[in-house]
Amino acid sequence: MALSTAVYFTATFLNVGLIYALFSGKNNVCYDNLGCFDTSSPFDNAWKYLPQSPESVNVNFKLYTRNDPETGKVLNENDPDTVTTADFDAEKDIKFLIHGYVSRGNAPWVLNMSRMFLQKEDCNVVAVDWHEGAHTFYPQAVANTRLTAAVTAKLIKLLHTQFGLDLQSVHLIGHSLGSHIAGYIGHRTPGIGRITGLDPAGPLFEETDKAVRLDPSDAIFVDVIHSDGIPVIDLGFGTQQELGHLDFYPNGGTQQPGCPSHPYITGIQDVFTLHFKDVVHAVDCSHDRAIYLFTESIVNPCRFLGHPCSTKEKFDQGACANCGPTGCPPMGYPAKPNQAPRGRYYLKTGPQEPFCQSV
Ligand SMILES: [Ca+2]
Repeated sequence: MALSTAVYFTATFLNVGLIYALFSGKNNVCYDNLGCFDTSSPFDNAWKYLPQSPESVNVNFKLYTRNDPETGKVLNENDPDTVTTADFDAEKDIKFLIHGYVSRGNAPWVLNMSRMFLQKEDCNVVAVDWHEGAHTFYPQAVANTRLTAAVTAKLIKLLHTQFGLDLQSVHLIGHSLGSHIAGYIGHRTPGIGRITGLDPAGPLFEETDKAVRLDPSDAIFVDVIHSDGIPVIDLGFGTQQELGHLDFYPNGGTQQPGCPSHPYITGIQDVFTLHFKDVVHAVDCSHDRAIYLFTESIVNPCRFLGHPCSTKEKFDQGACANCGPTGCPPMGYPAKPNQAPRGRYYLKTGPQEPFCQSV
């Protein structure tokens, strides 16, 4: 997230979105070759916002490979020639990196994670850029995730049907709103191998129908890292709710070590007395930590072993030290399907890189 996060968020929840919701009567929209979207249940989570047009959201894709790890080549879901002239190799695995609210496809974390993947293995990495749809009021951005997913699913379909890509070799990695985009892509594209949710967005998604949010039915294997799962009223952007086959809660999944404490607001006067930059840093730091933990797990041989446990409190009390007969599954890239029973896994990390403390 960027510095402007809190501004968008505050404006959204206090006035603009509410006015729109009250006075907008339109409840569906259709776009050529992408389908129709409506705001009836369960998609009433984004108030009455519908996805903006493909031209407005302007989803773009860039392919990075070992032959072209820095500049990348543009892929167009409507133009097979862009795939032919790029370095795409259908025989290799493919990772899609999907940013979240008020971020973009060339954000430093996206480029860095791409480099780590290409350092680790010879694969295709695609950065999904929907920044024009993500820099708007929050419920509008939430609605735009559906359109972004439709466009991205179209590219995957092109790679599958015309270039022979095996859907099981597809791994979608999304941060915040990007996690739910990955869920929608998976829902549209049965058979996708893996989705990793990096602190999936909580506001307007927590406790919604599984069609609206990331859930285990969206891919063969869905793993999730929760790093900021506290209620939005306390300025948390993640979720405590389990969304995958394996859900990891580093440091309890809320306040991350090395991050400033969340500014708990007890009254409207506190909004004006808290230092703005401090608030934004405190909010973003834990929310973004899931990205850095996952990135480290790609190349660091140290394993973030998750302990099965029902609550943070029990884990902190040492009641969950036993890994059980299946062993403790590693959080992050080394996580594998059927490695451990579905559920909540807790672990501790350090406050700075390298974060891993397990062996
Ligand atoms: Ca879903």
